[in-house]
Amino acid sequence: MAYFDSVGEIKFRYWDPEKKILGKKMKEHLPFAMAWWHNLGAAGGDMFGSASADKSFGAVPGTMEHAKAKADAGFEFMKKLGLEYFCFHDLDLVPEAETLEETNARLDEISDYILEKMKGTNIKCLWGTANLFNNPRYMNGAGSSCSTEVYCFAAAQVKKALDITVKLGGRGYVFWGGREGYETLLNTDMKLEQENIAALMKMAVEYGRSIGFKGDFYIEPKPKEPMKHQYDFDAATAIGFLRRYGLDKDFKLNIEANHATLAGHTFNHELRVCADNGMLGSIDANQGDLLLGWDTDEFPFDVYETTFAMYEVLRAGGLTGGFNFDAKNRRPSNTPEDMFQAFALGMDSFALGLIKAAAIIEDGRIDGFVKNRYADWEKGIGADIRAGKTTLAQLSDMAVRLGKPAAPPSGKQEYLQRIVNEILFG
Ligand code: XUL
Ligand code: CO
Repeated sequence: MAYFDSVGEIKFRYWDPEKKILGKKMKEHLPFAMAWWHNLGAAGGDMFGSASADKSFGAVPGTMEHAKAKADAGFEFMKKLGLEYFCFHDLDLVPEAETLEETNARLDEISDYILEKMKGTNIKCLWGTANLFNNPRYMNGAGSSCSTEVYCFAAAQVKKALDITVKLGGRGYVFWGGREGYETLLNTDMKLEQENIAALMKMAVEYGRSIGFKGDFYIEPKPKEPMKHQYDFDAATAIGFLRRYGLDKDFKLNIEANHATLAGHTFNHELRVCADNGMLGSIDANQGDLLLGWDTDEFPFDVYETTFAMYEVLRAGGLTGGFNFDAKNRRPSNTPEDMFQAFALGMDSFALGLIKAAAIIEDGRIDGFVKNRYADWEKGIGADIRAGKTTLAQLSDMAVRLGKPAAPPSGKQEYLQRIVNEILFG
């Protein structure tokens, strides 16, 4: 059965998968993925109203028939758009059953079904993850729970989600710390909770490697929502955590644009922090609304943002993961056609961002300006400081000898912004 016959051909303006940019195909720069949860699951419900879109795909929600209908619709959708990847949580694929055994049996069944659908296509799994935030058992957290029994359930879900990710050939495995945080320090042992999260991740790495998972584990930082304070606040915090617990060899980061802005950072700042630390893994490609303080998960539209993001990605030499549209249609955009318009918007916005970022690099004025700005550090005292050859006393003597430093050069921000506009708009 075809679900999207009513939707006409989708024409892209900038996305041209085979087109070469800086010597690499666009589709290699931009491995786009469909998020199972939003695209096949989210139907527009919010805390003030029920679903506005029909995502039943001809079956009764909560059944395995529906799980399979979602897979059918998902593959039809990806083929129609030329998407080559998908991402999933365990419980996006099947409805949770009364017992763990039954949920796991359902996951075996649906992963067989999906594997069959993948055959003969170029559709692959970008990453998998476990939903450790929806069930009320996780109200105090999963890896950070005060209950050892809940912790075991979290471990069981991670184990099974890893099994399914490996079975589907996933490139990565994500930990987004849904409820790994706290509401009040009055009831929280923050140190113990973080040590336990790290222990769960360590066991996940050991298990994953034992079943042949060769990809990267990812932490997806987010500062708040659903918890008031989440431990993986931002990229710098998550990297510090990974290093502290010896997880940095197996983990990289999955940076979500909307999470970056919730943390009070720009998207490109978070990407730069990862790249500078050799930990840029994957991207959840969406955008927030700067007037709203929550995670709106909009499809990317802001071409300044996609350009600056792609500038970081190109400078870093690309991602080991891909670009997952962790994004949903606005509630009133509730038709199947809207689902395609949303992805076309996101894909074109990133394709244009890629073209413009490559143009900024080829233009060379901005990179040249930055290089020149720090030229002092390549010679004389600058080179000595960089090489660790100086003492504080030597530098103090030098300052005394100089009397006063040369006038510091202009930062030329407005000049640089004019270059960006010139490249973006001609
Ligand atoms: C929530 C979020 C998640 C993760 C996967 O804000 O981004 O969907 O991407 O658990
Ligand atoms: Co996300």
